[in-house]
Amino acid sequence: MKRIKTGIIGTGFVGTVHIDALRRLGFVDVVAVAEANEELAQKKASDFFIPRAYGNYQDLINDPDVQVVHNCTPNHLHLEINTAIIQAGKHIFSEKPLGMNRFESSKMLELAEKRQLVHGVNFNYRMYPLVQDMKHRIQKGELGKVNLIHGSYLQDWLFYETDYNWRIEPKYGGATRAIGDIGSHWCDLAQTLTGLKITEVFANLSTVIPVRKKSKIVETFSENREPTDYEEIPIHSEDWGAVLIRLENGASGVFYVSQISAGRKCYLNIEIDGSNQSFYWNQEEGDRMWIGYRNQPNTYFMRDPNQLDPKCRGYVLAPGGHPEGWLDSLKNSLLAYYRAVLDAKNSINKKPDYATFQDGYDISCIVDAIVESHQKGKWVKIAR
Ligand code: NAI
Ligand code: 4PW
Repeated sequence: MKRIKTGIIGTGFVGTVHIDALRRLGFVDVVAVAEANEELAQKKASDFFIPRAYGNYQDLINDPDVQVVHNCTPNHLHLEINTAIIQAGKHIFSEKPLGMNRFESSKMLELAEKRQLVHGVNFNYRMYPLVQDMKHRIQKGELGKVNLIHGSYLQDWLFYETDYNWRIEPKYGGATRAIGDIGSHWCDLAQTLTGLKITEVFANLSTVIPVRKKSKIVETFSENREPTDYEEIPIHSEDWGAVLIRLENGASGVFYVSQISAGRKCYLNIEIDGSNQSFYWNQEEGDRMWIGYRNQPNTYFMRDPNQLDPKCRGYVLAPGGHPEGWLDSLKNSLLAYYRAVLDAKNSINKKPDYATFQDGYDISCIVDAIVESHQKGKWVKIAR
């Protein structure tokens, strides 16, 4: 099989997971990394045995050896860096969110489509094997008509007033935090599983911790959080958000997100109630799904490769709730994306399993509508 040479821009929390996941594919070589400065780039290249290090992302993009570029930098840099990658004619795998809002996302979608590139956005949770299996079961009609959809995504990594991250500041994270950062995953999951678009939202967002103590030393998610001195920062981005939704088939739903729920590490969960059955899945027990019946005992469907829908047999399984589980959802995203890169000529207009820039744009439209609904206190239709 032909090998593909890839470069990673931004090697913090998720950038290093991309490196690990790519190395599990077996046919991708990470040949370069770029960081905010030369020193950091050299350190990361040395730590991960990567041949080339660049202190400037444009130099990585210009590296003739690099065929695919991953953008794993903070949200505010996605438009600038993704545009540079696309203009250089390189296939692109961008971290979510695609842009800080739907206008930025729309620009990148249009550019990538015009250049006929293979473009992916890392809404990786749709690539858990059992999520893919649920999707195929729904497509086959096992659930029946989608009547209700509900769930949440709860975490506690911003639980303390001293917990801080660039995501908290709108100039780096965007107009919304908990909704944009993790609610976006729930929305992608809901649309992926049901095959239905969210058409209208009604939102209430809340900043539960109105002042946080930001260390003068530590800034990113990936660094040590025990600094010695703080400055007090007034916070305007939300810790919590609740959203009523309507789907294009007339079904109703609700989801909420929190980054301050003690004990919840990555509790992304969703239940879809259909006219035949109900399905429930949660990422902290990602290796099983619950099937609810009206007239027979409810059951659990375990992660048995032989029971999975044939279409998702190629994706790896990992024990639910295990860090590898999250890593394998990323690996499956990348597996599906790189198969498309290998067959670029025939995959440009196909609707793949992984999320493309079209999906990234669509989610941006939903997130923008949620912010507008909260600000106006009324239902808002999604402007796509
Ligand atoms: P982070 O702060 O841990 O890492 C960001 C890295 O980018 C840092 O190493 C920083 O030095 C580097 N960087 C900043 N400016 C740069 C520049 N001009 N050139 C090159 N590198 C630069 O952030 P984290 O948590 O890794 O998030 C990065 C992105 O990944 C965000 O957009 C976030 O939404 C997304 N993400 C997605 C996840 C998923 O499940 N799909 C999981 C975690 C993050
Ligand atoms: O999208 C990411 C999630 O997978 C977020 O940016 C951070 O990492 C917080 O939760 C996970």
